[in-house]
Amino acid sequence: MVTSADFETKVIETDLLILGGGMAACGAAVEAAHWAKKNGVKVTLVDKAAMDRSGAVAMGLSAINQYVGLKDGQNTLKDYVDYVRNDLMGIAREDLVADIARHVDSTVHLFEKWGLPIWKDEEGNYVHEGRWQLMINGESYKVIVAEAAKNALGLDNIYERVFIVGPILDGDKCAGAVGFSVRDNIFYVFKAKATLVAMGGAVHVFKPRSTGEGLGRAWYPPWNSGSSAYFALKAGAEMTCQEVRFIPIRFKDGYGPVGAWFLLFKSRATNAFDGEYMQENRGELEKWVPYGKVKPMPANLRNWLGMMDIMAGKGPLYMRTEEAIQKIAASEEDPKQAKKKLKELEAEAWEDFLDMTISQAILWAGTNTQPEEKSSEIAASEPYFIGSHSGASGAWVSGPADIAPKEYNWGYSQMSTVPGMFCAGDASGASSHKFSSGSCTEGRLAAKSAVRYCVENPDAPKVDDAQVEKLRAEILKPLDLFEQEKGKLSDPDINPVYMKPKMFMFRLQKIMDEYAGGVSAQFTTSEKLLEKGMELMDFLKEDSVNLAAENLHELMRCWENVQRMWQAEAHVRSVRFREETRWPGYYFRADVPQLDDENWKVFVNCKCDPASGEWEMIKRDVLSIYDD
Ligand code: SFD
Ligand code: AMP
Repeated sequence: MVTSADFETKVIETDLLILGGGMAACGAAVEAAHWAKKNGVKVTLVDKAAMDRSGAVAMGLSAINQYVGLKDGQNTLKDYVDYVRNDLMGIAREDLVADIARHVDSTVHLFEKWGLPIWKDEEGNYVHEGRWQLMINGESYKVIVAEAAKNALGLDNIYERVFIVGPILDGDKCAGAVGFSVRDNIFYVFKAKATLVAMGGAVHVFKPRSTGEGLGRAWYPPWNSGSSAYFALKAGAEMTCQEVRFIPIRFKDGYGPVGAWFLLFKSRATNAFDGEYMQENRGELEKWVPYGKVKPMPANLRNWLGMMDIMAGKGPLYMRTEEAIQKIAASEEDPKQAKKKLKELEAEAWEDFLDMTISQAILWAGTNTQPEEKSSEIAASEPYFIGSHSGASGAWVSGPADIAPKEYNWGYSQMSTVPGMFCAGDASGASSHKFSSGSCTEGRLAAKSAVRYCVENPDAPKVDDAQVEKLRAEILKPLDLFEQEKGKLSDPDINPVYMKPKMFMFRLQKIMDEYAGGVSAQFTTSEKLLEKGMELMDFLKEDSVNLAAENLHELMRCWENVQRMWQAEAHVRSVRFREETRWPGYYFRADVPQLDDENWKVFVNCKCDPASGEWEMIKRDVLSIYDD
């Protein structure tokens, strides 16, 4: 039994507070440590888990998806900016994308210096998976990057297994964060001059495909629950691209990645009748011009062409692994070499999954799948919020002074519209395709800027004790509610007064799935559906104050789900506001089924007033940093 009375309150005062311990936060830690030493700034990092294996890179990765090769003249900055803008159907903050792209190669070189094995060819050059992607032996990727971050900051400045719930404010400024330990009965108050939000994106907002015995299995890591979006919204920050969810096509049920198959192995993806949907459905692309004609085809359109076949009854879809492997092996003229190549390819195929999605390898083993003999099913997964991949949701942040249009720059780069609050990785929006390396780079950029903010704004924040007490009572309430009411029925999981977090999550997921275009609705929604979904979400919000927790773990689950609900609301409001369909394959607005560049080639931004709770929807211009 644990109640709020058992909790000690610990106040930590620091200058720069880094929230999260993932790719962006680790990059931030390394960079901040450097500038902090020069400027006498104290840096503190808080992660809900153990940094060694926290966040999206927990299991490792098999590729570094952003490497520009600027110095070698492989690509120009503009090449990358064009790629990202096109992939996002014309909607991207070019200044942010370019800022990350001009620094990302140096981050990759740091990874290598820290010990990450990057594949090399016989001449010693990096082995590319595709134009921007490098192959790695990445099982220990996160451990290596976390080690560098820990060495830079020192363990005394790192709090692991502390779950951050929300911000504390000093007027309109961010003054730090509150949260609790998930191991000990401690309520934490972190007071800071600058706060860098890097707590990833969100999963399990929508009902996942994996239910019942597979519940919890998803592509995106289950422990990223929308903490960044909640934190930023609660601080009153303007958010962007909240409608731009990401739906990856993945090996079905195990969520194995497809990148290596498409780009490295040059595999075909076909429907059940051997039809190559990306070729056969090409005519559809005319409807989505100019973006339907760009190369490579935007990720959402690749999804869409596959979905068309599913809706036409031509499913399942397959990755033709057997064909791709046999074709590469057969390109060796010498039969002995061909046999050797086949073995090599088999090993690479398994390693691709063992490096980053172990469950897919287990599923292959469990279904007697030999990739060199048998195709594997692929499918669109449920929607996720991951601004660092091919989605774009996150906070609206200031761009770099030297290249950002003046409308996009308000002093400190990577600072949100809330003074003192910086964002990076999945937490910052409209700068997609940063992936692991770009997120780490953006963390570095944000940390440098935030240290400068601390130096130029040296006054300690003023934090009202009443605000902290109110937050403490609110955050710990689920424990007290459980203790008071648990005896009402014989089963403590079911109660007329309270709701357990798992039930709450199911309710949220059902609303999102059925009304906001989840898997069951074939990713389709409309104004009327969204309106009804919002009505149901309002009831859910009302009930959220009656969440109950039996222990610390459930207390975390309660707040994770409240955070998901806020992410969900921002999404529904934004999908509703944008009266067009821009990203078929991510979601389809059946009532406005076309692209409308004339009215909607804009960013959809939103914010929620921390005092009144009123939401505001905002259109912002898409401005280019290039003249042509
Ligand atoms: O190919 C709290 N990504 C890939 N990137 C690549 O470069 N190569 C790949 O091979 C990639 N693949 C991939 C990728 C993602 C996923 C989920 C899979 C496969 C299965 C993308 C990158 O992983 C991604 O872009 C970055 O990791 C984003 O970095 P960041 O820092 O924004 O998020 P994070 O690393 O998940 O870290 C989040 C941290 O926040 C903590 N946290 N801490 C305190 N309080 C709270 N309330 C918190 N909530 C969360 C987390 O513990 C974590 O430390 S491929 O398939 O696409
Ligand atoms: P994924 O495994 O799907 O996350 O892909 C890894 C990387 O390859 C990302 O940068 C994707 O955008 C890219 N990618 C995946 N499939 C394709 C494809 N068919 N064409 C072009 N790029 C792709």
